[in-house]
Amino acid sequence: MGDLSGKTAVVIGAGKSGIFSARLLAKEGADVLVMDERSRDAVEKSLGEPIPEGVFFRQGMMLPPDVCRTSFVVLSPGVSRERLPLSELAAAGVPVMGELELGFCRFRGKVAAITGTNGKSTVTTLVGGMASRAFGRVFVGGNLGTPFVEAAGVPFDWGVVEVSSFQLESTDRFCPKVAALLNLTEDHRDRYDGFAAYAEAKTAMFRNMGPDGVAVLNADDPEVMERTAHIRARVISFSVRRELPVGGFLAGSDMVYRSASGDERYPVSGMKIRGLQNVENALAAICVARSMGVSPENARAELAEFPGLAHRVEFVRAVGGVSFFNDSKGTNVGAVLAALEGFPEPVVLIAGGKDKGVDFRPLRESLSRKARAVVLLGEARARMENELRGAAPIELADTLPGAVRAAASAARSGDVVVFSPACSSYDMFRNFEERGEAFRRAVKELPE
Ligand code: UMA
Repeated sequence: MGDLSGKTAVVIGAGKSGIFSARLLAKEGADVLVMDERSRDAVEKSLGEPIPEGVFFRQGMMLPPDVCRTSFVVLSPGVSRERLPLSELAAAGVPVMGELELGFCRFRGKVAAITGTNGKSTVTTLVGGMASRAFGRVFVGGNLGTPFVEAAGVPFDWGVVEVSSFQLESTDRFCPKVAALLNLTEDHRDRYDGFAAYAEAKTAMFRNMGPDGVAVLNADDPEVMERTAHIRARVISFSVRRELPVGGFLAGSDMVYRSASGDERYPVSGMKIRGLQNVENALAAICVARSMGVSPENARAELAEFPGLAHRVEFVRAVGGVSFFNDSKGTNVGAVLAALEGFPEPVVLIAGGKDKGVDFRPLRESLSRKARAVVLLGEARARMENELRGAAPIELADTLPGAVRAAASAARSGDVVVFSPACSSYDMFRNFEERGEAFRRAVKELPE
């Protein structure tokens, strides 16, 4: 990208990614125009700060007629590439890059990237904690919350970055040193034509990696293994089902990391986070951290202290012998299945939200074994009801507090109630955090 003074940039989308990118570009001397379908007021209100000085703002997605003379376009992950005149821009030689690519071009350390349909925030945070014990300066962020561009120019040793398929779509040079693909199940059907397109976006992460890079892969997930068969990076895999010749696996009550120098043991009982899904997350984190050069002691110390993340199967309260868990981040079917399987007790599931067009039927088998009842809400509830009918008793609710009350009356002492929506939050809330907080409030309001 070189020196930006005197260059012009158009940034599409004025959420965190767009505004942080615009601020960086303006600081480096570029003339920056940010565009968003929302009004300036609405954008500033949700950002909680004014659009940076020296950055022009325009409402709408009608690109300026001279966009093909701009130096480059930066695209926010939430805006589909189809909204841009890609062929005209390509013909004019105007690069279109995502915020992740921009962040990578300006990052001064090495990068460990983590993606997958589920578990990526937990693994990123765990690896970030392990790495922070081992190295002086570590950036932890990306899709997790703080855009990667925020790390630009700072002398970090490592960036531990959660990356999404949306971000990876608009990368060209992005090349992590270590990259983990945790799992691949259906998600974001409202953005991708089919599973292959989604998986292709995810595996783009390995495109530029050579044999000096390490790919951490889930040996138990055939989609992951098949779709990465061609990559050039050195593979270290992990499994909760079988012993591996090299990599991370579960052996009785220990997680084992096996390399040419022998076996290291990480006791499952030494972790705060629980459940097989979290053993899988921990194995992935160990493989990534050890590939970065983090010592086993530092990895173990972090596993012993990491309390888990908010909104990921987070315990809220027990009322009348029923425990309530907030899994507002469970925005796809795979996440709900993992949440359901994590509980030995009968479950009352609260689900529904913005319809992303995915198939909900893969939930049927697990629901018929584990669910006392299902309470559905939000835009997707009618389609979910159709696809889940017969697997468990279903109730419909209009509001989240209404759904919590319905679940509380359906549950018996000893059951758990899990709010794991299988959908995104944008039909009723600003984001999954706001939705999770609304769930917590509703649970706290239940009478003893
Ligand atoms: N916008 C338009 N037109 C559109 C789409 C969006 O004008 O067609 C505007 C919106 O009005 C809004 C802005 O674009 O002002 C939003 O941009 P954005 O959706 O890219 O959101 P950011 O605030 O920049 O947040 C993004 C990620 N969001 C998405 O990928 C949808 C955040 O991940 C991420 O934390 C943040 O960058 C920092 O890296 C959220 C997410 O849901 C948590 N990610 C998906 C997931 O995890 O499944 C991929």
